[in-house]
Amino acid sequence: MSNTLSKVCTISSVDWFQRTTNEDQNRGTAVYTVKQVATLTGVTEPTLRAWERRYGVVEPARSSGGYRLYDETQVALLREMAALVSNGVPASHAAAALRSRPAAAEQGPPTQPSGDSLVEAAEALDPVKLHRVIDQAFGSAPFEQVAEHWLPEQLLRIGEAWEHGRLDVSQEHFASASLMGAIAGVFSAAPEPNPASSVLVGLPPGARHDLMLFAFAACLKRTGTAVVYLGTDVPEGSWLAAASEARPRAAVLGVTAPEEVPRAQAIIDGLKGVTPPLSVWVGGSQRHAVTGAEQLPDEVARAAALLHRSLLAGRN
Ligand code: B12
Repeated sequence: MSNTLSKVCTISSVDWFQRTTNEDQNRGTAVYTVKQVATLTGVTEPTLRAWERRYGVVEPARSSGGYRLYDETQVALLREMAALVSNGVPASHAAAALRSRPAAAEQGPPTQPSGDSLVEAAEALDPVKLHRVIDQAFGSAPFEQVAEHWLPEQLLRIGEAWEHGRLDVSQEHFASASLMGAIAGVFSAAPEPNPASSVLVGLPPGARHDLMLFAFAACLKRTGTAVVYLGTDVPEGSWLAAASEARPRAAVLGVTAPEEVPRAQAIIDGLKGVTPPLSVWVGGSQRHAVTGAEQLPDEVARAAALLHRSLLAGRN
């Protein structure tokens, strides 16, 4: 799995953002001021201007008043440039490497390795095969793309194989555990953002389907948002205690089964009374059944980008 970690570290969210700009117009909208970009990237305003002037890594739009405005693609690119420079790569080299990278259109979707599928590897209870399949998929595209395409497709296939008796519970658990490990690698590899404005992410009590929720959390952390990941089966009292302790700006609950709805609703209602106030968001297939929370779309990377933008704009 260490292989996975090194691969995901080298694949950026930039190409993913470029690829999907046309799908979501807001995503390509230049909304960040140079001051906000400095906060998001940890690069000072004069350095940002110098990189633009000297290396042309990004060319921000201008407001009617002539102020620089950056979009998310540009912010992600600058974050990568900052990471390279802080690892000792000269700025001119880092800029050349980023400029010469193939465009998203040339990259293609996440690949399913030839030969084994996840179901086959799980069926064989073969860790080497399983890690190879996962490493190859996670290394084939930015995590945002893997999380929106390959991961849910494979989970559905695992579910079908389980339902039809091809996979036993042990084989499904074997695959799920490795996928959680791979997502954990991506989550840990994302730079640690400023914890002052964190987001709590977790499931209601009794709920254990957190693979897509964790993938969402990893995408959210990769946008530069601090994430406190609570995970599965979190009692209502613990949600409220965590909110008081961490003082997050937002909380995100996953609701994936009908029986979870009343418990999720109780948490949402409870979080409304917490001080300082926080915005409450909900994702997963049963999200429409709860009230009093903002709805996130099914596509986890899109959902993460939406929440990130909303927090940045101070709407929530
Ligand atoms: C892996 C798995 C497990 C693992 C979960 C491991 C983990 N850490 O997540 C374990 C073993 C724990 C498990 C347990 C159970 N499972 Co299960 N599980 C699955 C499996 C194979 C994948 C689940 C998954 O992640 N799906 C994710 C995607 C593929 O589906 P989705 O829920 O529609 O989510 C989409 C969006 O809503 C979004 N999304 C999901 N969450 C969130 C959150 C946010 C914030 C956002 C933005 C988006 C988002 O992502 C997806 C892509 O768009 C499914 C098969 C399936 N068809 O899903 C069964 C499945 C969900 N499980 C099922 C069952 C029955 C169970 C158990 C009751 C089994 C048992 N007898 O113990 C328990 C219940 C546990 C509990 N109390 O929650 C059934 C549910 C049937 C039903 N309709 O109610 C399924 C469908 C299998 C089946 N065909 O029978 N399971």
